[in-house]
Amino acid sequence: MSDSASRFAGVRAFIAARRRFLLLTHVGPDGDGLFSCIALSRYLRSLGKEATVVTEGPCPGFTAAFDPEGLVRGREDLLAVQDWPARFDGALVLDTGKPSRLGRLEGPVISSALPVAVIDHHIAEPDNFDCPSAIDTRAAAVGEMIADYLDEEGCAFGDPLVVRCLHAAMVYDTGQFRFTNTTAKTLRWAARLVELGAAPGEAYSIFWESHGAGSVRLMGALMGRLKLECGARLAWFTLGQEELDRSRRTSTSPFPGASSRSRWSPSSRRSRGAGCG
Ligand SMILES: [Mn+2]
Repeated sequence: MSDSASRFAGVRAFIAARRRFLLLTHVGPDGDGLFSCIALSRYLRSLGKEATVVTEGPCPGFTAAFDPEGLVRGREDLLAVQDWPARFDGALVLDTGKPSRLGRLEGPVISSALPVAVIDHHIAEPDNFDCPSAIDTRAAAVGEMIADYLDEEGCAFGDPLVVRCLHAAMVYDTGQFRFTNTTAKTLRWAARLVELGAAPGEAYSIFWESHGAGSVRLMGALMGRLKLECGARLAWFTLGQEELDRSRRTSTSPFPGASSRSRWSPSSRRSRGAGCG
């Protein structure tokens, strides 16, 4: 406890001292960063605090399946930078520690002078934010760190969305627990989250089995023109922006936009735990 408690000590004090949070993740937001933000937001709200997740660009289509409330907002929604110091008490940056990885949000964050805290599992570098930081390169995902943090805080994980998001974040960054970053601890968290109600196949299905016809046809076209060189040790193809845009326009994906809802439905769900917070 003392080792892991010290890992979050700075972030814990940062959160305790503030009420209104802006949650940010890196450019090209992924399943770990986004769903860690959503899980932490729901937890902060359960404490009576305010939490707003903002991304600098479009989110992946799968976001909607884990964001029924529309917690994740686009940068354009909150572009009135001069309002940020009035609207927020601090920014929590997840899944990166670098200002430059915030893309077009870097400028607004810096100019707002909002206090920042970082929760990340990438190696800290000299150009990281100089701020309270919980950085654990042993964690398979930031979702695993958020699970640890909430656990230390006494969260009962009774919010089904928190449970689903944390499980999805770990599934995303471990490729459904196949990548070398997967540890026994990650698997223990996966088991616990399934006991708490996460469906083992939900996130995998949404991330990697829910591509629309346009995406499948594009993949077929790309594989059809695959070139092999260097004794078949090098495989390559080209893809133009226009072709990519066309495939997106003709996609019949169940997640064509952030407002759509998941078609994935679990065949059975386990009972939920007690309330969070
Ligand atoms: Mn990550």
